[in-house]
This record gives sequence, structure tokens and C-alpha cells, in this order.
Amino acid sequence: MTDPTTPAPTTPAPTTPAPTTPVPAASDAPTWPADFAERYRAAGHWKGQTFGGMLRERAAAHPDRVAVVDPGDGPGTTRRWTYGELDSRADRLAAGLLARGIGRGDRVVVQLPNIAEFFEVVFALFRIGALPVFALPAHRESEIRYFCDFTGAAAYVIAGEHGGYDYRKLAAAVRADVPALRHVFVAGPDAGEFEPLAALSADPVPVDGPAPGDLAFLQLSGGSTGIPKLIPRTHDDYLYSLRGSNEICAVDEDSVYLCALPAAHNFPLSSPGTLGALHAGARVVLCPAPGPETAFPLIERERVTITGLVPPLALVWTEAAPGTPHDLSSLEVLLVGGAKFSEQAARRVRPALGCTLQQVFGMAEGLVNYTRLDDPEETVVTTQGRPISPDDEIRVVDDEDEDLPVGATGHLLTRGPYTIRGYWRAPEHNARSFTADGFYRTGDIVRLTPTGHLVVEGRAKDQINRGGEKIAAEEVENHLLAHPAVHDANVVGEPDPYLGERTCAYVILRAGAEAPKPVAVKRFVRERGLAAYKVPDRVEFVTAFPHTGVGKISKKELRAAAETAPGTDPAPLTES
Ligand code: AMP
Ligand code: DBH
Repeated sequence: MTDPTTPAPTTPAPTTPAPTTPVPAASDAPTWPADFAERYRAAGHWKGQTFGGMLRERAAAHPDRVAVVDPGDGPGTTRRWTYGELDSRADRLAAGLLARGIGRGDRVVVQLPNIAEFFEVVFALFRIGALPVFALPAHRESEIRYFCDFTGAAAYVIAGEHGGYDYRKLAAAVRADVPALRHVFVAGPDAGEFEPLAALSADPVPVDGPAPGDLAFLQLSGGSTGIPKLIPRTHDDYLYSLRGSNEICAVDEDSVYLCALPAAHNFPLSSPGTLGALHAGARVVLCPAPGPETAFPLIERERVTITGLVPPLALVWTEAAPGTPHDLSSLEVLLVGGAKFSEQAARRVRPALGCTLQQVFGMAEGLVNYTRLDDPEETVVTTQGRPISPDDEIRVVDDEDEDLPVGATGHLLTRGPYTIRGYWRAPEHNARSFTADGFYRTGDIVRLTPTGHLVVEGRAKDQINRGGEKIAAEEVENHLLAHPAVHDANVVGEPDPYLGERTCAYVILRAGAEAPKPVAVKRFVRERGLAAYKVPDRVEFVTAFPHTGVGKISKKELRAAAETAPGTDPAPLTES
């Protein structure tokens, strides 16, 4: 194996440090105590590798194998980048970033669709030790402004126009509000007032890269509070989760991974995802849209062997597969996760798609569970899998943090070699989200089967899981409260046959305020620059909220009201 810091033949040996801003202080986030770190190293989990080194090794071992296929947007626009090409593109972009003063420890908000440049950008950033902040294409001004501002981002990377949306306008608005944001780089043909990404490409320069224990990037949490949380992941810990995932999902250099979900999301990034595939020397095929009309022809053409979907999409694929003219026979494994996949839907996967289902229950904070390829069918369709690592510690506890017997339903706490010990720059929140001895409070309600598999039974966190897209109720409530006619607001999930859950906003209007139409309230939230998936599906005006015994608003009763009698005022529940 090559030393991860060994430069490519085109790169001179690392000598002078590049112009950089200081590496973030350790206090940006709690990390593993020394004895745990020692244990994880001794067990071989943390191997002392970086992402920059990983790509370098792959490129050296098989420069001409295809790494990334980007089908583009029409016939003749397919791009196929080999490992060698991806590696040298990352070097050249790294040089361009360094020349603009972006370096080790700097944060860069990356908001790219499923295009090849996503990998060029993140590997360039990995190589210089700058931290990608993984925004989703669905995010809008509210989220992006916050990410840029909170992380003190040096740069923001977008695709000019995509999916009918002009990200340059978003960038202009964000830059006006966040003066510290020095650069906006645009992938694609028309950068407008900003710098084209392609213009950064320069001859490789010596790079003072990150250490394996350094942060590699900041991933986003679905969150349950008004402010999104950022998840600090290191090279060593994330690479371990990739190796473990590859082994469990049998990803090797002959695999072809179709990235159908947004590439920046933790699931398609790492479970085993695009980075798992690249780690294995396999091929990544980017899918511009996740519906069968786009994905099925690509599966046939590129001989895709494995992909991952959220439950609503898995349902659509299983319905579409029997009637498709496309040959899906190359598909060996379908991973489904992000939200609970119903047993009935799980049973339909193999007959419809002819492949093995793997359920995956994961979180960007760390812990990932998979059903195994050789698990009995009943386990695969009725559980959400078991942890990657023998060193993943799982506790199922009651409301007082007391351990429950195996089989009992309670709160899932976890600690392990790839689960964070704290969010980035969030000490107060960390005190609530982690136990004193470092277990992450997942907010999920689970039970353990005798075989050690987890079954997700519900959620204790104030979050709506809208078909795999997580929505923090408080974040939406804060936007509703900004409406001049709104006195108070509560957002809860209600059952939806397709998404699993959708959002309902219960709103109390100000005395004397003219009642807006529900649709106007939705528009108000959207116009405040919130991602479309967070805009309430339904807005109900009510006169009061149900309360608990101690006078807190009862979200439980609100949820029950939404479930049993949509459209009725839940206030009477308290009066009975
Ligand atoms: P995040 O912390 O934003 O990465 O979201 C992770 C959360 O998604 C988990 O804590 C669960 O609430 C939910 N989740 C992910 N996969 C599954 C699954 N297979 N079944 C049920 N919930 C899931
Ligand atoms: O929902 C998730 O965040 C998720 C689901 C499956 C995840 O992070 C993962 C696998 O790694």
C-alpha cells in the first residue's frame, strides 16, 4: 500500500505548507477520549488513511478503470472519468483553491446535484484538508445563509442552473447577507457574476494535507431543533464505516453503484454509497433523477449492481419494475433506508426487482445498521438490521436512562468507532444529545431482537420523517411564527400512504387578525427561503392547543388529532 501522503507522479513532494487559515481548534467539537481512540486503532478500525490518500492509491493501482459515470442531460453528453482522471482533476482543483487562499480547516459549502464535479470538488477539498459542508440541492436561502454564516465558510460551490432553479440567484442573495463568504464557484457553463469552477484548474502544487484523525467534512443532521446541527466526521472514522459497509453489502471492484438519491446525503454517500464504491475501486453511476424513467434505462445501460433508495421511491420502483421494457437483471442489491420500510413493501422487492433487499437504518451522526445478505428472509423484511461494527455499543433505555431487557421497546443510545461524540460548535445541544459517557441519544425508539437486529418502533425527537427527508418541527414553527397573523404554531407528522408521514401545521391566529388562507401561509414559509420539503403539507387553524398535565403543549395529542380526525380542531381534546 502506498503511503497516503505520497504525492502522485505529477505532484512534487510536499515541502512548503500552503497558504492556509488555522485548523479549527479541537474545541469545535468533542472527540473520542484517548483510550477509545487507542482501542479503535488497535482493533484495526482506524487505519490512518485519508480520503486524499485513498483516491491516490486507487488511481495508482488502476488509473484507467472508470470511477464516475455522469450521463449528462441528453444523448451524447455522458462523461466517464477514470480513477486517474478524477485524481488529477482533484489535484488541479486543489491547486486552484489553494491559490485563492482556501486551505486546511476552511469550510466550503457544497451544494451540487448528481454531477461528476461533485467528486472533483469534494476530493480536492479532502486533499487540502478544507471541509465540505454538505448542503442538499433542495436547500434554499434560509438554510444556505445559515450554513455559510455559522461555519464561517470561505466559499460556496453551486451548479449554475439545475432542475429549473437558478442557484446563482441564491448565491447572490446569500453573499449579500454573509460578507465573510469570499468565493462562489459555479460548476457548468454559465457562471454569471461568479467564477467558473473550471477556471480554478491549475498545475498541481505541494500540499500539506490533513492527518487521518482530522475532520474530513461537516455532514448535516435532520435535526430536531430550530437550528440545523452540523456533524463533524473524520477521515479515519468515515473510512472505517465505508470498509465495513462494503464488506456487508459485498461491494468490490466489479460493483456498479447507482447514486439515485442526492449525492451529498449521508446514505448515498456512505452506505455503502459512492464513497464506498470508490473505496472499493468500483464504478459510480450518477442518476440525475431517482424515478424509474431515468434510473431503469441507466441500470440497463451501465449494468448497475447495487443502489440505495428511500421507502417511497422503493415503492415506486417495485410498482414500475414488472412492466418495464428495461433489463434490470444486473441489479443484485437494493438498499432501502432513511425511514421505516413497511414489511408488506419489503416483501414485494425481490419478486418485483429480482434482487436482494438490504434494509439500512443509519444516521449521519454515525451508527449504521444493515440486514445481512445471508439473513433469513423474515429478518430482512421485519428488521432494520444490525450494526456494522462489533465495537458499536447499543443501549435500549427507558425515560430515566435505565437499561431495558432485550426485546423491550425504548430509546436507542449508541457509541462507537464511527459515531460522533458531539456536534460541531454546539456545546449546549451536545449536553442534551449525548450522555456524560459519550452515548449519542438517537431520538429513535427501537427494540432489539434476540439475534441482535434492531426494529425501529417510533421516534421520541421532535422531527417529522417525510419519506426519508427529516424536518425539525421547531425550524418550521419559527418560520410560521414570523407571519404577522400567527400567534402560535405547532408542526407535527401525520400518516401518509406514500411518504409514511407528511407535515401538518396547527396554527393559532392573533386575536383580530384577518385569517389568511392555508395556501398563503405555505407560500409565506416558502418565500422565506425554506427548502420545499419543509413547507407544511397541510395548515389547520385552531383556537387552542391540547396541553399535558403540567401545561406543556401536547404534541402527542396533536399527532393523534392529525391521525384520527384530520381537519378537526384538536383543542376540544383538552376539554374532555
Ligand atoms: P439523520 O440523523 O438526519 O442522519 O437521520 C437519521 C435518522 O433517520 C435516524 O435517527 C432515524 O430516525 C431515521 N432512519 C434512518 N433509516 C431508517 C430506517 N431504516 N428506519 C427507520 N428510521 C430510519
Ligand atoms: O437517514 C439517514 O440519515 C441514513 C439512512 C441510511 C443514513 O445516514 C445512512 C443510511 O447512512
